[in-house]
Amino acid sequence: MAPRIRKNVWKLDPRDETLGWYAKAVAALIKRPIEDPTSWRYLAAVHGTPQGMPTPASARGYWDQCQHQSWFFLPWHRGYLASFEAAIAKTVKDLGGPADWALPFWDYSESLSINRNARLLPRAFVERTLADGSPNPLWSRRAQAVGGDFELDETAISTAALRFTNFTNSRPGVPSGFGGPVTGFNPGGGDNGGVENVPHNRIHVKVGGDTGFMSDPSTAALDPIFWLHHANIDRLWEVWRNQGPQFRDPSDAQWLTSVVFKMHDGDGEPITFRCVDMLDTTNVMHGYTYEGVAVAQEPELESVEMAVAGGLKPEFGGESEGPVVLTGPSTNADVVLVPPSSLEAVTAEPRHVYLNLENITGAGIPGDYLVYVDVPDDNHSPSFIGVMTTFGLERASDRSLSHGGSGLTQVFEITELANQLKLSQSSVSRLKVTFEREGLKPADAEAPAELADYAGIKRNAPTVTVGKISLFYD
Ligand SMILES: [Cu+2]
Repeated sequence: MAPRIRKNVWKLDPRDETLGWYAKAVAALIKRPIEDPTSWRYLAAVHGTPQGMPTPASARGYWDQCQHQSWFFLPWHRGYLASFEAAIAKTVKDLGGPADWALPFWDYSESLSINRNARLLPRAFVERTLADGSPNPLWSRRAQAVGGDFELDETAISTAALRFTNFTNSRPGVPSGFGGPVTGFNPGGGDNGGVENVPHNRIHVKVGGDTGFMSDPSTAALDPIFWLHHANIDRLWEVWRNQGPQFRDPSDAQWLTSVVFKMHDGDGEPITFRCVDMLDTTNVMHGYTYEGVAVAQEPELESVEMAVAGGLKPEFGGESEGPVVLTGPSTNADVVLVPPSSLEAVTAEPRHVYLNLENITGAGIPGDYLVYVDVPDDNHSPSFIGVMTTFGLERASDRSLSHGGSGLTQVFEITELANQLKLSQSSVSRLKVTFEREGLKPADAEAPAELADYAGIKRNAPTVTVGKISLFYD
């Protein structure tokens, strides 16, 4: 069979039945018992399980597997989407639908001059009921947004991550590239890759709001829009690889073959895959391509600069005086800079300057923070340097999970701004960092009737502490 074609959800022909069949299949999967690997609940649990939900012995090694803050983020979610797509497609076929059903994608980043609706939730997901008055299986517990408008601004839909020429990075203190940092099997914690941070994390909390499913990895995949969001992230990986020969996936065996992921096919039979199996979308399970994107050729893979003890570390340039607890709408903290004269490897104009937010820990769903940098008393207003995203914060702060507990890390390259502020030359001794809480829309209290058992999920009160703010040069 020819590879399936994943299409832009906003460009589906009005007579197209992709979403109609999706709704019917979602309704069917929701009715299946959680022990069935092709059920809605089981498939969501593969990503994460809510607090207090016990994992049956048969599901160990299959549930709570989502890979975040890791170079496995993109390949793991690619296999996960294919496994889900297979379960939906099999159901669509069994219900009398087409044999080639494919998951559509939601391209919220598309230029508004091409699609003025791009940033709105597609209409089929917005209404609680269908025309005949029955519940809409594609409706879910989300932020309350009139007409599907979650107010996705530039900072939420930016595809600036496509500019990273490296997929990964193993050096502490510097950004980890397009796909994420070198890690072992990683259920959360550490630095997000570029595309995981924005738009991925941003869309999750914008759509989920303060208590909706999408705001937390442990419930996110219960929302039918999750899969269209991730199809778009998966598509962006193909777009990234198509930009030129320097945009390459890692060649290391540690990434390609050393970790084996376990899921199920459309019949509920166990399957395994490794990253090397995820490099050609036409060979991922049943095979698929994205409308409007050429299938990425894989000319050569790129070997990763592995961290050599001491050798590749950037030069330390200063840090905050202690942990910074973020309370209220805005919090300031000072970074005490190392005097330029005592910086060993840095010339008058360093090539790169990085601001690090380390050991970001907390609980609940605090939402994202806009981060600004300023030099005290320079009569300039603070400059926006990026968004500190908090999707998965509680999971990353959970000491009971493997690798968990030390929280999230966020790295911003601020070279241009540092040069403007003359950080490495003048007698500037402090930087002021400001965190502005973005705030979250309140979510609907109700969950779909068929998922009422998830409506009462306990969410902890939101807290966020940035363990340390530090500055590095190279
Ligand atoms: Cu996600």
